[in-house]
Amino acid sequence: MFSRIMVANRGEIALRIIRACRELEIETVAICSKADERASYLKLADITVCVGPEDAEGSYLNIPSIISAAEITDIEAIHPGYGFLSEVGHFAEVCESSNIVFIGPKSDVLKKLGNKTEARKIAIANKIPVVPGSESVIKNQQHALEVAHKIGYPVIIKASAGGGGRGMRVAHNDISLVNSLAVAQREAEASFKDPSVYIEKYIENTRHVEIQILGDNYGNIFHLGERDCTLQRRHQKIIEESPSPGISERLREEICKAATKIAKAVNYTNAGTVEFLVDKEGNFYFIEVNTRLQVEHPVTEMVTGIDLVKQQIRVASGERLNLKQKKIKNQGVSIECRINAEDPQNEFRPQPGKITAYHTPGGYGVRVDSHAHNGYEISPYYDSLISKLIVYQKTREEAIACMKRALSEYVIEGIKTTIPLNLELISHPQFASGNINTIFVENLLSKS
Ligand code: MV4
Repeated sequence: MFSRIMVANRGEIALRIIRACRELEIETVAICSKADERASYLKLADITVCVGPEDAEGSYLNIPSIISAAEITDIEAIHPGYGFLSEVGHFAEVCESSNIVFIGPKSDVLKKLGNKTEARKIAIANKIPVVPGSESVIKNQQHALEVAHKIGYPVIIKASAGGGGRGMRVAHNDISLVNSLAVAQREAEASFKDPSVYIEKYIENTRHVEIQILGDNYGNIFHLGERDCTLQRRHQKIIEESPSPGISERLREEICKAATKIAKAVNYTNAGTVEFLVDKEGNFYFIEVNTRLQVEHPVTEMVTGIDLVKQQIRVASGERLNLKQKKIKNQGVSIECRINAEDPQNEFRPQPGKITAYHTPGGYGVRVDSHAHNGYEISPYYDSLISKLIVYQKTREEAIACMKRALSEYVIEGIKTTIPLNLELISHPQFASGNINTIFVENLLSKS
């Protein structure tokens, strides 16, 4: 096992990783930017190194600065968390060549799966259902039109280097396809320095179901069941839960088997998530692999009893996974609400500023993953996630009741948050029915 690792992230996930390390008796080196220097979660790390200015480009994404801090503090491994450098193949490669263990998949796997067109090809080669679409990157306008005519409208244009819904565009006819293609390619170039896009049939009213995967360095790969992340707004997930209320036991098994097959095909190691779309008829389609620990990982931890962050650290240090697929028994129901410092009444405008009163919910079945506290100052430089409220109960009904109760106990003053929106969503009869789809949130928001 490692004796000292670096946590190359900030906020709630940095705290989540530091907490796991403390339980494993591993020393932590936290990094921070100028904006986070006084954040109190840093006090729980053994050492803190300021790696750059406020902007993420100069600090949390600054590879030379982070690697220098790693060399100076003599750490053995780096946990990248989610976002920032967590899926950057080049960063993992730099770690590997500097004799630092990157706590995540190997750099070649990150690169392979980071290219969503490649990931699609791997799925096809392994007979995993994918959405009908282009077999490769779109070469030109003519090629895009040919693909669209073959699969039929509507189609969706996605960036090869993208993921998580960034830079996606839907087209309903030739004219909008031609326009959207140019826009999507420009956006992809601007966002990912790679203009490559691919095309899929656009499937309406889907559920978004993702499978948690965990692998060690000895070829053992397990799935830890699914999370349902259908409740999103503009590709930002709001509420996640496990198990998915929208799939049968048989379908769940099939999807989990497909996810494991893809992971095995690339010799996947460490934690990962295989994403699928599920339509009303119960057809499922592979969409992409997220090669990192995800924001919503706690719901899987609650229903499996497996601490994903500790497992990530253990497998990275070379330990074997002491698990048996048959013995991973998902039990109960877990729901997570993301609480963002945003104003839902005002186009979700970010709410930087000081928290002037703070009281977290507690009690049976409640978990709060947050670095926030009274007096905490929310910085305008980073994303607005300030807390994840997670509940765990025997049934979905009880989990919903618990979440309602916990959300209504949560006091955050001084800034606006998405707590009221979460309360509205969780209290909605359509959420209780489990029968929600992509347009549920948008409809609800347009009414209020
Ligand atoms: C799609 C889709 C419809 N058709 N792909 C969402 C996450 C990102 N990884 C890909 N996403 C989607 N891909 C095809 N071919 C719709 C979505 C989607 C979505 C799906 C389920 C639930 C909520 C969603 C919100 C936005 C986009």
